[in-house]
Amino acid sequence: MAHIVILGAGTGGMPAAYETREKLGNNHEITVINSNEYFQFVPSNPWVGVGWRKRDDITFPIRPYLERKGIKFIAQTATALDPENNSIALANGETVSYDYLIITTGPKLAFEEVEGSGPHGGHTHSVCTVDHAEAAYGDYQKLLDEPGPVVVGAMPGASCFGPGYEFAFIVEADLRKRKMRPKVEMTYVTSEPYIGHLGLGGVGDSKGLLESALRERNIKWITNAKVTKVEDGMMLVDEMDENGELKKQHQLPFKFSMMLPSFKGVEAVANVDGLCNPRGFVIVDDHQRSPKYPNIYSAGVCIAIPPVEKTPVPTGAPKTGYMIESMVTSIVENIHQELSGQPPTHSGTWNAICLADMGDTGAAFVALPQIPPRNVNWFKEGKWVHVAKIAFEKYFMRKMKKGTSEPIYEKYVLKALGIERLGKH
Ligand code: FAD
Ligand code: DCQ
Repeated sequence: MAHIVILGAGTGGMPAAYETREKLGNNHEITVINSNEYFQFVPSNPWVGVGWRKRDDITFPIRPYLERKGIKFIAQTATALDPENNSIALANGETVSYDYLIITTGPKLAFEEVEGSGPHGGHTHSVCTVDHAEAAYGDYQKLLDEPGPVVVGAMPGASCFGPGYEFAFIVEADLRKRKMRPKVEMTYVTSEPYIGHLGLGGVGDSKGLLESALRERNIKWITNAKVTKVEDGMMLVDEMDENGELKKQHQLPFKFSMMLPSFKGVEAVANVDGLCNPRGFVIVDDHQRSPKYPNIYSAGVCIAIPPVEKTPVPTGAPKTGYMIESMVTSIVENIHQELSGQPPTHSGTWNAICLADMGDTGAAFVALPQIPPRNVNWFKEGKWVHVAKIAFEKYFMRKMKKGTSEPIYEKYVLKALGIERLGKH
């Protein structure tokens, strides 16, 4: 009997737990360790930031659902990993040992990289967690009482740009609904080299479509933006040219700001010798496995993947939900092979599919493979995406409670789009 431990119960960790139970049957022990008692559907946090969702709509307690499947759940933060001894130290002083470890710890939000940023003592908000999004909503309500300029976007080194666009469009739609749009000047400030780059070198005509969406909504933008410092009500931005030389300096006043931070790996994982790259992301081979510690697998935002291209202000490649689930499925298949005495052979397909909300409309894209030129390179805007994203939220929350893996119809829809969960990335 093997003990499989999953560290982190987010978008990657929860499906990892259920799929491991389903694939390996009841003969093996499975434990999930997560900092919090609750699961949060991260893609809905931008909606929490404007009060379109409440915490209870997008979170649920993990324990009863995992325990129902015979999966042990520990709500503790892991403070240190000791891969030489296959053990994990927890904040409460206990240790957990494992035969196989699946690391799905997501991002550490690196607010410290820009002075004065972030919701913990800084002047910008975040929608990366439900706690941050609730804090953003608190200040958003103050903006509604006393309107002023809004700055939304992404910091240098960011890799997840979708929620930046989403939040800008959602705030804009909310202000319009309240007939307050004329009172608020909006600017989108991003480290991307052009609008619609998305850390992916663009997808379809994302540049043209997102530029015109911003123009139609009177949202100004600054690209190649290196935010150097945030003061109370003032953002200092170095705008770079295509060679990475300073082009113009901006001092942008704001009343309310949400800036996505750059990501790093969480400390307990980043501190392990030889496990991670310099930013603390887990290095994995084609089979999602650590080359140095072969009984450690990893999936999701916490793994190291190279940027799609070099940009004047540093940016990274995003890791989106479907890609994460694909990594998870390959890990479960690989552990199953290992337990059957075979070497692991499965790989995830690192394709980016995304439903991005724009308040009353939305944009969907498929990038396959991740690095251009691509076989599938598709970006479409429409009201159907707004509806599809709401449907997907309900569907995913239900799936995370029920613990069923990829149903037939989901497989069918994705196959129609030319997407398979397992394959070579
Ligand atoms: P997470 O879901 O963040 O899970 C990590 C878990 O590990 C957390 O529960 C955390 O508490 C836990 N953890 C971390 N460290 C420790 C520790 N030391 N000990 C114990 N537990 C720990 N992708 C899409 O495809 N579509 C979208 O619409 C979309 N929207 C997004 C919106 C936002 C605001 C963000 C930030 C990302 C979005 N993404 C989207 C990208 C991606 O799908 C999400 O970031 C996703 O949640 C990443 O999954 P994950 O499992 O890697 O990490
Ligand atoms: O996991 C996903 C996720 O959450 C992290 C998203 O954020 C909203 C996504 O957009 C995935 C997988 C996606 C992509 C969804 C593509 C549509 C899939 C259609 C299947 C039928 C569902 C009703």
